Amino acid sequence: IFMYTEMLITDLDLEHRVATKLRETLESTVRGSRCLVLITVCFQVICVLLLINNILLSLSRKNLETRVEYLTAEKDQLQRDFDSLNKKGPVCFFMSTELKSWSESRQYCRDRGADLVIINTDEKQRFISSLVSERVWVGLSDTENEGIMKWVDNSTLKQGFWLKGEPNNYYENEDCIELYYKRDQVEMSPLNSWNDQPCSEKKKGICEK
Ligand SMILES: [Ca+2]
Ligand SMILES: [Ca+2]
Repeated sequence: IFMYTEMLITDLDLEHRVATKLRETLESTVRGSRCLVLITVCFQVICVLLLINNILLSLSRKNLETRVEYLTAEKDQLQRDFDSLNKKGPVCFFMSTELKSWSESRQYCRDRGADLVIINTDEKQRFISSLVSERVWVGLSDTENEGIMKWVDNSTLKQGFWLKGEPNNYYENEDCIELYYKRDQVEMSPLNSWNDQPCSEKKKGICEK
């Protein structure tokens, strides 16, 4: 009986150890499976992020290519404008360095043997627009007779490059003309950038010699 009992205990112990081992193996397998699922999910997330990144890069590259094409075309057009202007004789344009009224800006130019710029062709308008990055006076006004625009050489305006709705002689107090072109605003065009303003407004002027 004693021997039989000892054998039974040994068998029970063996069964217990086998059961423990089986449970540990099962738990380890479950942990492994969870790990595998987690790795798969991480991998899928990384794939999605890479895909999004590739799409964004592709869009960004397309935008850059369009911008480069636009700037190249603009540069070629400006070179043609510059060559065309130079055919009519050497030209010199410069901007005043201080903010002044229209009359003071004109005087600034005259003190340097020049006058406020006269713009009478598309190429000159485009070229002057390419030089400026702020609102500037040009040599046009209707100070003498309201509605009759005259250049500083006393010639009458033939072709205007007005912003939409201008000149509006706002508050019946706008007689001097500024060029207002922002090239980063797509709705603005270098051929539509003039506005009448009160002559006392302070801004720089474009001189032509
Ligand atoms: Ca006016
Ligand atoms: Ca105006």
